[in-house]
Amino acid sequence: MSSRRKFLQTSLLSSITILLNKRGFASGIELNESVKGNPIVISTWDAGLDANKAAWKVLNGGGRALDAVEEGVKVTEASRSCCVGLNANPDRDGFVTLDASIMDESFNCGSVAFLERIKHPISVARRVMEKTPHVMLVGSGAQQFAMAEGFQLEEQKLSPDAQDAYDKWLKKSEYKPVINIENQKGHGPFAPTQFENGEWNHDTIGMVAMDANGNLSGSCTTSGMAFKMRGRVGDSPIIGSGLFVDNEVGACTATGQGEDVIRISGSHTVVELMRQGLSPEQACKKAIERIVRIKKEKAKEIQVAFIALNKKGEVGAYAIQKGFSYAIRNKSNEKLIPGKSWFVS
Ligand code: SD4
Repeated sequence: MSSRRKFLQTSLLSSITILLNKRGFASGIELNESVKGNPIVISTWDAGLDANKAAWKVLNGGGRALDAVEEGVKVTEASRSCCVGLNANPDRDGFVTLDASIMDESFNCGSVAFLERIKHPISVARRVMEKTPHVMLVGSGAQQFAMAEGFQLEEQKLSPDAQDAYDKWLKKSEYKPVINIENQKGHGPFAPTQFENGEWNHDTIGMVAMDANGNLSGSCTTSGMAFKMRGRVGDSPIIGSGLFVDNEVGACTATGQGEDVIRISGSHTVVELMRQGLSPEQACKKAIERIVRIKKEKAKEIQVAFIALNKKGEVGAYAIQKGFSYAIRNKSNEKLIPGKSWFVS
């Protein structure tokens, strides 16, 4: 094709795109000019407060949302008192296995699942996204890739808290999920893990952010259920379930019983509901309602929560059970917000 013909075709295509964008056909929710230069980050549970601090450093310095959501959840992965990274509770065979996913503003995404002995699965997920033609690597293949990328193989050893929890669990070895609501302090899968200071925390962090350019990204990282079956993978590394980002519309991440998030492609569902005009909270509530309807009387026994951020910089969340909270950080706020829930008692 002559270069002039190619030039004319390209110009015509760009004009059509500009026209469509102006008329609002090509994009979902229009970028509100006021959100530009007003970055924001939200993340799940109370550990989100510390994670948001690291993300905010990136966002406030004019950095990319993608860098912010990686830096943010790395804090939680490395935390000695939290239960997301290698200090987390093991599977029922005594091994810590980690899942993580990351997604940027251009539908680029990467994830790892069933990954052992690597401190920062979120960074391996990002390398999968950036350095391979794939979206997901699992198990020994993911570990091999991580090592080839220069990640250190850590010692295979449980943290003292995890060893203690595992020893207690082994006494009964009961395979019975316990929902991770704040007021239920069990030792089964999904049981909250005890902080050194007596606080309770959870085994997942999901984070979504918008940077000063109005671009969205998200991350999610977890040790999954405590004392899970070996090889069990939840929603967190599944793009569309534990995490989804559509830069024209919004971003969502999930926590709680992964099997039930996967069943409805949770995070993707929330983003699609926002595309139809629902606010982040309304969209999260609709997705929760769908799970509650599917689970019928069993809904009382599980916890799932979604947090979402739309292109206007609005945030929202919804959970099945009470006790869920999420952390927000922007220019004017740094706080924990109690999530509304389907069941109130
Ligand atoms: C999973 N969604 O592996 C995760 C667990 C979780 O707080 O969120 N726990 O199913």
